Amino acid sequence: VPQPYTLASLLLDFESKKPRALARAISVAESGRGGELIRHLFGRTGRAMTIGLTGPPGVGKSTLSSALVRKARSLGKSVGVISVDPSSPFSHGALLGDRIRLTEHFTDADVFIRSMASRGHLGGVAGATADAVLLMDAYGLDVVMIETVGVGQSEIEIAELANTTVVALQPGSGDSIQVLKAGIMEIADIFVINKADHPMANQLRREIRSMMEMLDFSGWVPELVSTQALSGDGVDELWKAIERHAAWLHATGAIASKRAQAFAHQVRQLALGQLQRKLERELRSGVAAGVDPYAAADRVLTAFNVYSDTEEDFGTPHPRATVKGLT
Ligand SMILES: Nc1nc2c(ncn2[C@@H]2O[C@H](COP(=O)(O)OP(=O)(O)OP(=O)(O)O)[C@@H](O)[C@H]2O)c(=O)[nH]1
Ligand SMILES: [Mg+2]
Repeated sequence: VPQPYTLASLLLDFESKKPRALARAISVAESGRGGELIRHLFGRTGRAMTIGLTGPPGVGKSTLSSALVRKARSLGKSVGVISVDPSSPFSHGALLGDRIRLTEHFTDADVFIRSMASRGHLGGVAGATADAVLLMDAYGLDVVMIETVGVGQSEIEIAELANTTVVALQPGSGDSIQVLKAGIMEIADIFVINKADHPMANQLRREIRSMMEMLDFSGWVPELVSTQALSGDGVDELWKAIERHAAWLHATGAIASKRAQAFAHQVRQLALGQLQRKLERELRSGVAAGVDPYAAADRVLTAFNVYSDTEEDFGTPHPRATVKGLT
């Protein structure tokens, strides 16, 4: 049960870098009451190196996180790890696994580990996660890692909150086909083939390589790294690849559009959350009763002070990679 606090005292504790203040701030954000905090702290964000780590269940994300934390700590960097399981908000199985995988870092004051659940936040677990990243960044953690399970849409969104997105793949699981299907090619800055000790690891590596040869990338070409997260093999290479990507973002100025993209994403989540609540209220109020669905939608929109506009052209998104020989 959270103790009573005032915004001012929480901010004071946050500024004097009391880890409990960070924990409390994230809890406040998670419950959907983080607006004031973020308003005060947003100006201090943008310094952390943010890394999104996604991939199918059991691929070794938490083991990799733990290994990357070790690496970052060896370089003297403070680290935050956020574990998200958007696919099963009510089961904490995966989060429990993360806890076990990350135990060695629990007593390290410069490592802050947090699991996210979707509670009262307008933007759901993605919204709460976005707030947690901002808070860890504002708190002054050097590195913020976000681990999300799966390869579905919401996971992709969460991974994209970070400046560098690492996609972990599982040998012998048909992951290379999943990569194409789920549009992962579009979001991966770095592919990690974990469990490189697996007999199918080299085949997966070849498949991903030949898949990349079929594409023309504009800008950054995803790197491919093999790791054995348990033994730590390849983790130095992975860290170097992450640093290369971060350096590339800064050198080319691409960092600005990355940040703008994450910002727009969060704004969209918040605005959509508000609209959805309003919409549900309108529907319950009976404003839409007794007419056809189009008329009802118009009435709801009129109540919002917006009007339906089906003619609007939202533009076509710019693809990051195109298939060679097409177009
Ligand atoms: N053989 C082998 N096993 C590994 C390697 N890395 C991780 N594992 C094992 O794979 C299992 C899953 O690892 P986790 O790190 O929990 O995987 P995860 O992706 O975080 O799993 P979820 O969070 O449940 O999706 C554990 O038993 C690890 O010990 C590796 O490089 N080789
Ligand atoms: Mg995990």
